[in-house]
Amino acid sequence: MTLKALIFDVDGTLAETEEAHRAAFNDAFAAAGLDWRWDRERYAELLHVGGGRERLRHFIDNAMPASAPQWDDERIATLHADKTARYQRMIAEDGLPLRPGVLRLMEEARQAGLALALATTTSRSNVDMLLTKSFPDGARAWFAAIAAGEDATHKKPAPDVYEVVLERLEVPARDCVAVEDARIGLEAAVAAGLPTLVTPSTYTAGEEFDGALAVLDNLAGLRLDRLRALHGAAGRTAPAP
Ligand code: XBP
Repeated sequence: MTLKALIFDVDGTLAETEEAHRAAFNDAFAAAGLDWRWDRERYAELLHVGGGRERLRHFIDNAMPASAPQWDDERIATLHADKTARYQRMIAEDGLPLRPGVLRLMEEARQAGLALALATTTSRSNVDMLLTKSFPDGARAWFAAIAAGEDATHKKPAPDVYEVVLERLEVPARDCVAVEDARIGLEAAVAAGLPTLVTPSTYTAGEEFDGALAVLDNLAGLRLDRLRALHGAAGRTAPAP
């Protein structure tokens, strides 16, 4: 097995986006006249549900079951669309820095001829906004494959989005490394057969990451030769397919 591609999760892995997502949810609630407010503690729990619409559904069903019948999928989608617009305005206006080492590792991987890909439960337009605002010009072309929320029937921790990206990449899972920040993302990637490195984000730092190739604070010190060594070592201990 040879390392041929790196597949990055987006939210929390490329950048600390979740505070912007949380603020956008809260602003959308206020604009809709709802007295809901997600503080950091509640949002940390809600992050165990992948995908914004699914997160809203989970919150309504569990925190306010009496009003759940008033919230059909269409109404949730409308509220979520407003949240998405607000999130994108925040990124467009304020920008958001990439996490340490992300760009450097991507550049080293590209120079070495590895393919890059993105696999996320957030929507494609949010990914495009981050690529435009937080990456150098033209970075969209760096990615041989991108799979987003719209591409997956089931959100993380289901493996769907990773399976889609692997199909688009046309590289076997064993020849890739996924980079994730969260337990549900690790579960999704591992279920798709991917050796997975974890760089916990501010919201996921306390989670368990059993089954990860390695857990690093961030990607700042990670050189490609070290990543190749981790990947190779995982291959030697993996059960035969
Ligand atoms: C993280 C998520 C996302 C965002 C919200 O995605 O769970 O759902 O919190 O995104 P990932 P939307 O780590 O896979 O990038 O509201 O746009 O769904």
